[in-house]
Amino acid sequence: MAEKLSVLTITLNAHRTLRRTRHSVKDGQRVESMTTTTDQVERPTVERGHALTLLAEMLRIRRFEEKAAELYSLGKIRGFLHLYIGEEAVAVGAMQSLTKEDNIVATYRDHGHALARSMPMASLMAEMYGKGNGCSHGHGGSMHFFDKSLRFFGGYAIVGGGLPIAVGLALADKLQNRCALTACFFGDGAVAEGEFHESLNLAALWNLPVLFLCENNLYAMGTALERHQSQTDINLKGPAYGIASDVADGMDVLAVEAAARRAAETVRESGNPFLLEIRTYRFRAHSMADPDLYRTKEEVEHWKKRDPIKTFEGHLRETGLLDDARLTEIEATIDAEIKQAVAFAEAGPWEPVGDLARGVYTAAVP
Ligand SMILES: Cc1ncc(C[n+]2csc(CCOP(=O)(O)OP(=O)(O)O)c2C)c(N)n1
Ligand SMILES: [Mg+2]
Repeated sequence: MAEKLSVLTITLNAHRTLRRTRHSVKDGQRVESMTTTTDQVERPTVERGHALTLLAEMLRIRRFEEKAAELYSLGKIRGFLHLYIGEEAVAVGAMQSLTKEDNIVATYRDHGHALARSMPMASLMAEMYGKGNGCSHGHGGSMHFFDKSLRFFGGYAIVGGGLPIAVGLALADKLQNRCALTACFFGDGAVAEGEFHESLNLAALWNLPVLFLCENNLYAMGTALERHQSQTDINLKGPAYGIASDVADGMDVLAVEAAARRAAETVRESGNPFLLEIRTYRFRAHSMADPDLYRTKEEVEHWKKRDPIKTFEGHLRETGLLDDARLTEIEATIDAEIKQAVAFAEAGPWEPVGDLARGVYTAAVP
């Protein structure tokens, strides 16, 4: 997947309407620094190798998810399965702003984050199969990916459950003088949970370096955002707690990367939390068990026109950074990786029954 460095750079322009509101807190005062409505967004300049890496990473997630859906239908993967299709630009873009030292906390829709954090695909596939060679020894399945060595601290099935854990990780770092931030992904549905408010409050009160990343895909299962939030501009909830905030277009990987880099830099410089709302859309149902009856086909089709992979691919072609041969090469690499991951999962051992309670209780308190 590594791409040769190239000095070629491009600036991609896109036409769209996006309200952008930036909030910061200065001398204890809430400052609204920018509120614009624009129909022309200038994408940041991007170097060719980096652009192709972003595209390949998004495609890797898309193809992995398509395979997971197929394997679920075949009964190879059981339990819950929440696909990230349509939201790939969020995990891939945001992950660019993080270092190896940073902590990551995700939700049950965690495949994209795990792949973008370089967790081996084979260990994820085996986990979804419930095999002992999975990243969580087959105990967790799709919703509970975990890799301590990459500081990927879950995968949580409880809506909003990851937020206080992220605050705890950041508090531990602060107490140990570790120079890192904690990135916490969560959905718009989590904003309705008390844990969201408790976590933002404590992170601000204790000056903790948490990058709160809200993946606003407009739905919490079948509940539309406007049916559970009196204030649907989620970024506005940051300043209420004294937290700086911003909003990014989650269908544009470069926009997500740029906003996440700005936000992460603010956290690193200030040591304080930041709330970044990333507006996105899931193309598939909430989970494999959801008949998807709460939104119209027209709405889904409308969003698919802004498919983050197709639009980015189109722009790269237009600017001469991508051709058929390169795309075929990327697809072939991903295809081979998926085949190898499935073989690894198929060959994996089942966890012995005697080990089922392993990891439930700790033997010694550190
Ligand atoms: C505390 C809690 N309440 C309810 C549920 C059931 N539930 C699972 S996913 C979900 C919707 C969450 O939506 P959102 O946070 O927007 O994330 P998305 O699925 O859109 O990525 C709900 C209500 C749960 N898992 N945990
Ligand atoms: Mg949602």
